[in-house]
Amino acid sequence: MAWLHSARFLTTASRLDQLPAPGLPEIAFVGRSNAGKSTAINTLAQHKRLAFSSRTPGRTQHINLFEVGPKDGADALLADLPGYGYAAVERSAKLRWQRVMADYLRERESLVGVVLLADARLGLTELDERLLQLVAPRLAGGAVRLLVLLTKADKLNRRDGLLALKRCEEALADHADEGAEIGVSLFSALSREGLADVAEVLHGWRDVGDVVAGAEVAA
Ligand SMILES: Nc1nc2c(ncn2[C@@H]2O[C@H](COP(=O)(O)OP(=O)(O)OP(=O)(O)O)[C@@H](O)[C@H]2O)c(=O)[nH]1
Ligand SMILES: [Mg+2]
Repeated sequence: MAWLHSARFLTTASRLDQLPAPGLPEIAFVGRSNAGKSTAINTLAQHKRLAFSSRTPGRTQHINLFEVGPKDGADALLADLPGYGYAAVERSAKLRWQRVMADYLRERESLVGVVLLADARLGLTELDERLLQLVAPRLAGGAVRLLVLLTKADKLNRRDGLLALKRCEEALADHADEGAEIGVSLFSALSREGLADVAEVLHGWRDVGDVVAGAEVAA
């Protein structure tokens, strides 16, 4: 848990060439607009306004990067990606972002894991599945891992929460069959359900990044 509390803002990018050169293992937060990405990052980092969360969907218009780890030697990056699926965003802006997201997920070398957030009441939608298709080859190859967070779990009772979890696992079965490393968890920024487990999973991904970086150096 304490590891993520060290998160601090690093930089913001509206194009991939504005991102820092790939180096530290990077964990991307993706999901439909309003799914709760920024709120989840703030909660994991125990920070009120690290990532901007708002009631106005589509507000995050850039890739925001946060550093994690010791002040004098960050050991991972968190990337808050713009949400998709918000109808009121102008078409040209939407298409541009689809391109940036697709390129990021397919090509960002330092990406070690994707946290896909989806409202627990909606589950995975077609747009989420389309996003997963973009990273599917990297998931299947084991280079990138996936954690799906069913957010706002505080809005569901126990039974419906478990049902949402089961449906989501079923929807991901094809990806799991292809060898992808996938976790699904109920999550609530409000009740803090799932918080400790998620922090632990992400901490584990940091060490996978060390292995990846080490392999690159050795090669
Ligand atoms: N009840 C409840 N509300 C939440 C939770 N997490 C987020 N919200 C609310 O959902 C809304 C959207 O949250 P954000 O974190 O801004 O969503 P986002 O995914 O970053 O949205 P974009 O930046 O537009 O892509 C806000 O009003 C939050 O307060 C939660 O765990 N429980
Ligand atoms: Mg946001």
